[in-house]
Amino acid sequence: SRVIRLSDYRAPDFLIDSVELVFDLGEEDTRVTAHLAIRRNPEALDRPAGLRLEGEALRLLSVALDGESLGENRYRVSDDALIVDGVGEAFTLDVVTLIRPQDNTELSGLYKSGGNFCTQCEAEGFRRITYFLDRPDVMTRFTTTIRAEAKRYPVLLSNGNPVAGGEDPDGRHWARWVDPHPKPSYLFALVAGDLTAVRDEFITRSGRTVSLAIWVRRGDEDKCGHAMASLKNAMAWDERVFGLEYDLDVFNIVAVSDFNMGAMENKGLNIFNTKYVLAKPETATDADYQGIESVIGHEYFHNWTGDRVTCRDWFQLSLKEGLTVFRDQQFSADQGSPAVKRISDVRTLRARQFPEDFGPLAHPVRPESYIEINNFYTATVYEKGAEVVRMIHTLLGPDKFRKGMDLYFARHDNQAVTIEDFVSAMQDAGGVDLSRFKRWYSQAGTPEVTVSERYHPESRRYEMTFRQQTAPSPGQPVKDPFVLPIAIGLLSPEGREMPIRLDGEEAEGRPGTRVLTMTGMEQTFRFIDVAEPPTPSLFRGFSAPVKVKGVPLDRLKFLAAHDGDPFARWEAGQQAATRHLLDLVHAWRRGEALTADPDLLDASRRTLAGGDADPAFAALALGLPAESALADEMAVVDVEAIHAARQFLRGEIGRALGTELAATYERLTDKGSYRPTPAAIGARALRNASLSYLSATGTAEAKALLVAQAETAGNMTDTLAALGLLGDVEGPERAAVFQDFYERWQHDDLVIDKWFALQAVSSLPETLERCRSLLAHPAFDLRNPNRVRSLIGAFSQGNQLRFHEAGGAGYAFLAEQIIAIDPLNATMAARLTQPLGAWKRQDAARQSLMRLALERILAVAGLSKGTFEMASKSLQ
Ligand code: HT7
Ligand code: ZN
Repeated sequence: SRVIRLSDYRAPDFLIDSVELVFDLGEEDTRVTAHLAIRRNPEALDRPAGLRLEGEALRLLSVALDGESLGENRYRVSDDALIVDGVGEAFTLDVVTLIRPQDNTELSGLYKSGGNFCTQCEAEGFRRITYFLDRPDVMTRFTTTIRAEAKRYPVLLSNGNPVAGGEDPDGRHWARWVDPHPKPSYLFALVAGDLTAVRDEFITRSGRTVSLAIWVRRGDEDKCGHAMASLKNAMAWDERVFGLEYDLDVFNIVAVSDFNMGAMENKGLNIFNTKYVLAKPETATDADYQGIESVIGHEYFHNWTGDRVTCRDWFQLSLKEGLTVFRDQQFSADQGSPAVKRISDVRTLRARQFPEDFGPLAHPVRPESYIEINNFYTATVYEKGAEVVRMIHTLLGPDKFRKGMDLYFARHDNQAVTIEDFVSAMQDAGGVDLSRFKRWYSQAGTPEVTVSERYHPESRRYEMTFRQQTAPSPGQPVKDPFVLPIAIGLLSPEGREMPIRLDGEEAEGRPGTRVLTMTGMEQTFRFIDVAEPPTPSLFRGFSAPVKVKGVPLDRLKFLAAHDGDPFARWEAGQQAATRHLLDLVHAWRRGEALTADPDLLDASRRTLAGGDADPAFAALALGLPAESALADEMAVVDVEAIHAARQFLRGEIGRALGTELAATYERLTDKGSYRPTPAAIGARALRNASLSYLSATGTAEAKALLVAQAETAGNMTDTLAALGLLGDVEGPERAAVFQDFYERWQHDDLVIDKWFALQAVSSLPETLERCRSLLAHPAFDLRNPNRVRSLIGAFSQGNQLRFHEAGGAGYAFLAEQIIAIDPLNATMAARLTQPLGAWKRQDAARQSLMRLALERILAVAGLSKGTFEMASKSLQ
């Protein structure tokens, strides 16, 4: 397989100024006619190359140059290209191809979902529609005409604005769309189908009316309200916070149930996985509502950060993704509680990105090489990329960051640019030197930070020395220091914020958070006028994506009780709980009796008692670190010990706080109708956290409570919370409740996804066997990514106890499924491979079983390049 390298980037030999596409959609063949206006790139005139257009899985019917049909001796066709020699400086090319969307199981290019036609062109899907310069630095004006049978496909959509349409005499009809904005081919989209629209409008701040439509299957209209409200909020937010207005007359969103990712930001025609559009209280959880808000926001925000200013090449993916994740995180934070949102984002980062940095697939936010670009839609590019943008925001402050964004758009509107260009705009607008900061884009790895300190009572001075260290990652044995913004507070022994004044500063110190900038491997900060020995609160708000090591336990407990920064308070509590759980893990391994830390029980009691002030925060503070988070802290993982220790502590908390938990559960019973407001979501979270601890006691009463909630709850959040807990409980109730649930919801795909996932994450010993039998369930379909994620993905990524079962049956199961999916949908198969790469911290027996599973995948003849890349790199 060919390796693509950033260092090999060359500007394109040709540019395509405009393209007129005509689609004749058919049940057998679909004919695509492309009329391209091409000219040599003035930047590449020294290269007298022939024209090479990318194409894949296409049947070429004809080629014409400047209107003259070309004989077969004038061009060459290979598996991946059409090459035309002897072209001039500027010319037109007419290319006619045939494709078969109905057979396209890769879900890349033009394909069918639920009987409708739709597209997915990022990253390299457009070449599966027609021959093209399918690279993001070729920006073209698109005109698209769609022709299809009127009855089957009454709705015909593409990018931009609709300009014409009509009926054909043969029962077919057509529509023409013009997108006035030049764009790369990856942003092209087309939809043809029998869909119905939920409509609204948005008036921009300059007074233009934008028609909004969300297109769904008939019957789903009542599930679009939250998506529409989120869209309008996102449009208003981008105007308010970044001064960015929408730039077309229409904004269409289409929901499809076969989709490889969450959604796609095609210009003016976003295509979404139904999971991120459809919601009503009976079928969607609070997490679903929040996911919809953030993905709707994310795709909408791409209109500027991605569509108007796009990436020069795919190594720059984080230019649009990291920045747009940062923007969607800020948006969601502004819609509810910023602290709760920050905690949940950091949890995601730690659960998904930290393992990447510590594993064989570690790569920088801007990777240097790839075999298959689809493998680089990673948590590192997205979530860590967002953290890097957030650090720039912290270093510059909100006003200068906004100026940097303004400058970025002023300089680069309608261009395909690099991460370097973005950082330069920030640097120039912010008046700061970001040259060393840029290492965050080129160096992989999570820095580990340790701190030592001294307090001098006589001089009232306090010194802190920070050290950072980053482990080697593939291809990067030695790391330069990262620039770290360290948001710090100093707490007095009573927990008050102390004034902060650095040595050499004129002004009096002020209490509260202060950002220090660390640039070296080791750096000392000297504080003056420090009246008492302080307790430092470090990396407030998670100001840099690092691991802080070695904070003493008593200090963590103090911070968990007193820190004024909610993120840092939560973090300290989690760190303290992690330490305790790891002690329990070791005690369990030694066969000793386990005892719960009374301080932790007291802290939980206090959190519960004060829970009404901020129930969402209380629910997070009460939660114990996930099994996977505990595994990340162990040199050699012991999944059984982790599970046993965590279950033990859950049970102890449930028993010790039984009365308070039961009272909280009762008090927070939702009496009104369901609303997805932050307050109501917080109350449900705390109530279900209480239920979780009560259920951990294993009493008959607790079980009855679970069954009752599972069967009678009026919304999916509560139903699923109970069902999830019941999924871990032995006994006949479990099967009956799951069966009832299936019967009730069998016609709702998104709910049935949840039903699969809950069974896949069960800690019960028969889970793997059940997953195997669920593969044969009539509702399961290996071709549908949501189903694959909910069964195979949930088992391998959300159930470490059963996936890592001794003997390797979990690994064998995953390898078999990857091998079965690879010929159907290589992107999905490659993504599923990831958990097998996490073998380094397993014991020797599991290591060799995981490697065996990877080798089994690699032995398959005709394996896709994407799965090859993932499996072969995972073995290193
Ligand atoms: N920019 C979108 C990426 C995407 C994608 C990539 C590969 C294969 C399928 C895909 N569907 C969507 C999503 C986003 O970040 O907004
Ligand atoms: Zn994105």
